Amino acid sequence: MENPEQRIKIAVQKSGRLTDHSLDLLERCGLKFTQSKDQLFCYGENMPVDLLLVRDDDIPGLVSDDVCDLGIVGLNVVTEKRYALQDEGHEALFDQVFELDFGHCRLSVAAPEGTDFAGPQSLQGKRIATSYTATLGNYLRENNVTAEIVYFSGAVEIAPKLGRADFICDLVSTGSTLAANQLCEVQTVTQSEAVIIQTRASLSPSKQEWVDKLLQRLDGVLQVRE
Ligand code: PRT
Ligand code: ZN
Repeated sequence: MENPEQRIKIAVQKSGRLTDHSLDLLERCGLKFTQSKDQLFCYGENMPVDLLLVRDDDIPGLVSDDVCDLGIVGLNVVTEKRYALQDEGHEALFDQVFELDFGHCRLSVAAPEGTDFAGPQSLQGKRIATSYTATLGNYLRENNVTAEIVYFSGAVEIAPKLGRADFICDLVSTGSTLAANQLCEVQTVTQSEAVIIQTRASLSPSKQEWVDKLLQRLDGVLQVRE
């Protein structure tokens, strides 16, 4: 019988903006899979590859801890995990392999319309609401700015109206969420798109062979799209 340990595990977002694109990309690589009843797992029928369907925030950790061999996730989430681990004195044990050309967005600082802003120094001494505390903390350090970071797990854009923050730092794609909340984008912190990450743990030769094969196919699919 086939050893389940020898199957490649890929962490994919369970339900969200990246899910359809991620599954579509893997199908284009020739992978055929069936979803389990609890919908947490996809079994690869024609390759020794299984998908774990999880929250996107868990993906870098699953790959770093070698629970999964590969993961498809936004660069914003990967970067946040890297900085969070770094702040704790740890190193992320995964490498970014490819950018996947979907899920494009940017992490930006925004302020209530009419707020004066003349560059990062305008954030000095201010309160900034975000879910991306480690990335923002690093950005402020790089710009020699001291500001208070207020953690919001979601609905960051309401923080200024609640009197909880002067600025927010959140993901933006079309900008319509900011506009609907009378907020104005003042500074891009970083650009993002979906990426594939790979564990740094060493794989058995047969597993490595399949990972290489899969990444090669992925590269082919991405080239065709360009
Ligand atoms: O449940 P789970 O934790 O897995 O999902 P999630 O709710 O954390 O993530 P999800 O599905 O919303 O987003 C997954 C990934 O998609 C993000 O990590 C980004 O890499 C990418 N992405 C691309 C975006 C956006 N565009 C985006 N616009 N993620 C979120 N947004 C949100 C943003 O936070 C803001 O609330 O959309 C709003 C702004 O959009 P616009 O178009 O109004 O500017
Ligand atoms: Zn999430």
